[in-house]
Amino acid sequence: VAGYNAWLGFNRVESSKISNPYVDWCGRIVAAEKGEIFGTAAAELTRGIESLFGIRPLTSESTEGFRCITFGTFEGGNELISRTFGAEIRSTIVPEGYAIKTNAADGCIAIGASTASGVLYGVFHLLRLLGTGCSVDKLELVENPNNGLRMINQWDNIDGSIERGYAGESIFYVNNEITMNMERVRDYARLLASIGINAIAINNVNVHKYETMLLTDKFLPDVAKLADVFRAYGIKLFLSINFASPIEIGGLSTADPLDPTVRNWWSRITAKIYTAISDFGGFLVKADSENRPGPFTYGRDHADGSNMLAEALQPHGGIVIWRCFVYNCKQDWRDRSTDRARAAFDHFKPLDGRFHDNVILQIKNGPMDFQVREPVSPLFGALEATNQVIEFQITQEYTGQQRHLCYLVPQWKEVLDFQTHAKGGNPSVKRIVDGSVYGRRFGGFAAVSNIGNDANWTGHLLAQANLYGYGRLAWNTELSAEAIAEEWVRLTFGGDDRVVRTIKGMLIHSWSIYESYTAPLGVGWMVNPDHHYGPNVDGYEYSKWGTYHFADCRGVGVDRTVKTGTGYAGQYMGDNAARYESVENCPDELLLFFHHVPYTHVLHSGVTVIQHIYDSHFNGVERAEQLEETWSGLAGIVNEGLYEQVAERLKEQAEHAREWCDMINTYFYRKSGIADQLGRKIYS
Ligand code: BDP
Repeated sequence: VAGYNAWLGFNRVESSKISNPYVDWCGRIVAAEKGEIFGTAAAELTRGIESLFGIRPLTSESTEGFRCITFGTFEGGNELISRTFGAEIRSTIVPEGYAIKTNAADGCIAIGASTASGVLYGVFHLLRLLGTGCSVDKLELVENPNNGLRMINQWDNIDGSIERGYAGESIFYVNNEITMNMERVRDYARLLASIGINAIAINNVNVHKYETMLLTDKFLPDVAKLADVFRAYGIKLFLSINFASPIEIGGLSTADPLDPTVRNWWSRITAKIYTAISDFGGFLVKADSENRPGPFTYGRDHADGSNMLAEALQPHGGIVIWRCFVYNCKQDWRDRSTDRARAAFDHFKPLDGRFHDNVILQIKNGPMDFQVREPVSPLFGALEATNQVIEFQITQEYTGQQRHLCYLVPQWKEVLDFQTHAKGGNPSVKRIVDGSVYGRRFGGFAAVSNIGNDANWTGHLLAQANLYGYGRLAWNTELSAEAIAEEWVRLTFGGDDRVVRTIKGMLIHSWSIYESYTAPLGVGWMVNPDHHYGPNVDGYEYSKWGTYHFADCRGVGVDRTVKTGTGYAGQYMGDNAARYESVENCPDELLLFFHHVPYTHVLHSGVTVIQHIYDSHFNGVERAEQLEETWSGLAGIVNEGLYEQVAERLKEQAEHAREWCDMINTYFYRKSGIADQLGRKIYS
């Protein structure tokens, strides 16, 4: 099926375009080390070469002969590797890193690493080079990942549904059982390893009664089978757990983290998991949030809760990943201290330094919840003595649900490049989360996956670029959104210049297009409650979720200043706090996140807020229509099966963008009574 192989399809290179040396190198693979991941590396290299060039490489252990690709660890006894990589290069490579070098004297392209995983990543790198048509005659490169933890979170439920999933059902669970279809899981593991992912939590963070059973004998043997599949690709398996498990499945009357019987229970169950899965990664926890149980029930805090689990995991080398998405979803906004945006910081900043060193806090990129535009979470930089990872949402819950095109890498780049003003200097978020600024033991990325059992994995074919881009960025935060897009397009659609230029352009502009016809200027949340698809101007305005825009006849936006508002702006450090506090200096795109202003307020762009709303919405519809048109220019040029899938979604997007525009513009016209200066039609 078109799209199933995603970026690992490796389209056949026309023979006229293959230079002889290219194929020469690929005729023979030399590898001697034994072990599962080495086997994976050899199989992937063979498979890639076959589909690119139509030749099946010989594999041998002998280093005799000329022209081959060879891979191995530095200490693994492969002479070609020993000869190619001297001590100086070796010393620069971290455990998951690798070096690739074309060694002309010995007639080989060598991939060397200090671990089997490093070798596998190197093999995928070489395939990427071959697949994007790069010359391999003079390779000399060293790659180390920026982030230690590069994790995927599945929000899959055992009944086969996926929370916020837009690409079919779960590939992990069918009919309340773990799937028997390990082929599909393996193909997912391939995709993930090829972009450097090294950890996966295989169940939803909302762990309900049935999911709690994953820790029991009923499911553990099958969980172990999934762990086997991922292990062959260098990926560690984690489970999301229910904090009240001791009650739900342990028969205890409490889950109090300071109660010795509870602590014992966790130690025992954890030991059992390690008997089944010796390299189990650890637990991912959503506690005291959106009706999930947690330590607050017992008057304990989140350090008490996470440290208890950390102690159970510690003897086995496991870690606890504890989410900071903690807020009270049952209180209307009554006073400034209950601003939902403040919650993560208010809960976790005071606990800095109290977490065990195998606890990692997982912090959403913004303070609310994966809106199309949010400021960066002020926790980044504020936590100095705590391990942390940043959480992104690849699945497009608030960004078009994979019906709309929204390439998210540019958004993530902005977050990562944000200057925190922490530590008296100006470290960017990416240097905080990789652990380097505060010298943390653990750091990295986590993200909610966007895949399901749809034939092309992600529903919208072009949404594959988000999964691809997430992994590439987690590995190397310096890559640009453009470079990642280009790689992905070349690997997926082939190297035709026009195709590459066109699709890359569509991807790069898509976030801004989506933003322009949805909720304006950072205010967020004008979506239908529950499923969150499509416009609903007041859908959340009078509910208890803490997500308001406060539009009335005079103005719109949330006053989060220290002086007159909720004080949220004061959670930032140095210049950031000052910039957001000031209505003059606050960046336009976040104005309504931080300030309540009259509709006639003039933006830095020179237009009023109300006119900006009209302009950006009309303009957004046009640009969405253009996407459809641009794509139609590729008819007959890109693979037909791929073409059709995208054409259908872009059509829906253009129609739906119009609906957004009508609703938002009408709403603000009625509230403000101010007409569009250009007299365009607003359905009032
Ligand atoms: C929100 C989702 C909800 C998740 C929650 C979370 O709407 O389904 O459970 O985040 O991250 O975005 O826990």
